[in-house]
Amino acid sequence: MSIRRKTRTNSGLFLKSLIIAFTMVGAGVSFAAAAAVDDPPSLHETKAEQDARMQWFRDAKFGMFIHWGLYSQLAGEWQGQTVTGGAEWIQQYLGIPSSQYSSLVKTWNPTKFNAREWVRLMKAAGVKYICITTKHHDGFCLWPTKMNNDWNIKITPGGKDLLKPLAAACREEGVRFCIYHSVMDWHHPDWPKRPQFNDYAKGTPDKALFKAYLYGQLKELFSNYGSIGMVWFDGTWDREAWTSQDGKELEDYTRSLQPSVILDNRSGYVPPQPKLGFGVANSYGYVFAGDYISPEGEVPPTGLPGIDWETCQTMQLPNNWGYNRLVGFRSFEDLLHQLIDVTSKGGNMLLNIGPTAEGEILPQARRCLEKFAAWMKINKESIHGTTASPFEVLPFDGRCTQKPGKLYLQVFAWPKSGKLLVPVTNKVSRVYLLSNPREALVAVSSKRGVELSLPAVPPDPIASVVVVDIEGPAAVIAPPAPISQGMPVTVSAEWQGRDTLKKEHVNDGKTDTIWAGPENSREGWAQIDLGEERSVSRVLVSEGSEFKRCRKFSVQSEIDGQWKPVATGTSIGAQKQVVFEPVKARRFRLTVTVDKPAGMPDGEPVIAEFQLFGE
Ligand code: FHN
Repeated sequence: MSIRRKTRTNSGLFLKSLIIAFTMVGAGVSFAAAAAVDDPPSLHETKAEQDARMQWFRDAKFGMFIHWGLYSQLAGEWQGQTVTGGAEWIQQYLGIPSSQYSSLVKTWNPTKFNAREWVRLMKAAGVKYICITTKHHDGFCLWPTKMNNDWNIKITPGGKDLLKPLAAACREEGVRFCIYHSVMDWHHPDWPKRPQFNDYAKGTPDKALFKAYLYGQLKELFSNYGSIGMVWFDGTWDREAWTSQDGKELEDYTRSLQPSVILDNRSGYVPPQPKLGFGVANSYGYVFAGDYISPEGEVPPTGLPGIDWETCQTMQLPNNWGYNRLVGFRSFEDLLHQLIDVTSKGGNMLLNIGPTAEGEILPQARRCLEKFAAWMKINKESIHGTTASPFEVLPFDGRCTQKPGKLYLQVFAWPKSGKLLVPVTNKVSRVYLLSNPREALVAVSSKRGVELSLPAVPPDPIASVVVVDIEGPAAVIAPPAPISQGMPVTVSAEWQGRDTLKKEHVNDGKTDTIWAGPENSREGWAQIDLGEERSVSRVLVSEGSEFKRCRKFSVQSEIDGQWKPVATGTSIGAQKQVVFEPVKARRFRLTVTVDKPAGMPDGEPVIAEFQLFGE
């Protein structure tokens, strides 16, 4: 039975929606008389008040996303058909009629769900906030909402509220309870863009009724589950279904329920002067509404100074937020490096887990969290409560975070030389490993910075943390200029007749000029001749701000007429720095391979910058 038919035939529910609608008008949230879009949401707070409200989020650095719902039972497969990405979208991807998808309510019974165990496992991993899907796009509610009587946890065999125990466990363990709430609702008959597969809904969607339903559910969530740290709104990208005005009203209403709540930037509200000039690409396309930016699986290459942001990332490849039994997991190494990278750039990481329908954390996910716990046990001080690195770039393969008077160097590739250069002019009072704080390391200052002497063996195979106690704020020595700028370039080939894509753009120092290979060449290289042998220990590569075509790249040096590998990687995007043990050579080559099937457009390799740096 659809919600709408219930509402139409069940006057009680219909009346309830009208009561809610009038209640909200009384609460100052009306549908017709709202102020013009260009009034900012009711954020009547000073900068100091906003900073105070955001502080727990800025200090937290590490949150856990949980995507859990009816789709978790399908785990990427339905009647022999499979999806490899976005398992939580399976109803949409496979066009499963609502009349069939709804049979899932009869079988969902998470008998193995233990909220306290979940929260303790996540807390030990260094997670400071947990954000669970209260309702994803399929509209199914994980709590016994009174706003419908046929599409929520109450009618499943287990019948138990899944949010209540999690909220309670979060409170008991000192972890912030946060909620994900999809505005888009494929099940509700009044969602303005009703999907084809919703074979329940009849008549014309009534947006006012939908908003009354949405607001009524938010009222329930903010009234019955204690303090809500943050709301991760989602599913507001369809401008016909959900306007900027709808987003503004949603922000205003949500803040009215708990003014301390933090909102992501996906309410649908589009400020007249977007605070970011990002092109429309994934969540970068969401102009800066709410309180923070929510890049998905991406890390802003140089951070977003002065802006709060959080990269969300799945454990399961490539982008399965809901559990998918058919695909693998990202490595702990990649996820730890991403957490450190995000933190060093001033952001948060929201790492996603998709529990099984029974309520279990998959073994691979559990092992990953246990590895995070082991690393955090020694190194959490270099993550929680830190601020972004003071360095634009580092002369070693690693990252940096800081607290007043302390630099935390997370070293990924332990230097074979046993030496680590920290480009600051500060007086250094002490240097030590977080794994062995009692033993001071030797530090020698020079005009290039402070050179640390490290033990031969790194304390951690993935990321070892060296602490440098400095006097005063970090006084950074500017990184050296590239030794390759303007030097002679040769390329595998040029796109004939396209002066805007010529090889000289490769090292002209500008990322808005590019070289591209011939049409659809899909792989190509650019080679720089330094004129004489030079020692190089770092490269900067860039596809520019508009391109993310690279699937893999390699940097080689020519030694005795042979091309030797220096560094490799996968994506490049706006900017990527690669640091390596110093290599002495005259010529260096960057080869880029594009991730496009033959014959598809955009199959040309693009290089905006390829620059080489000495020690
Ligand atoms: O469509 C959703 C998706 O299922 C998932 O919830 C992600 C999480 O960031 N958000 C949307 C895609 O951007």
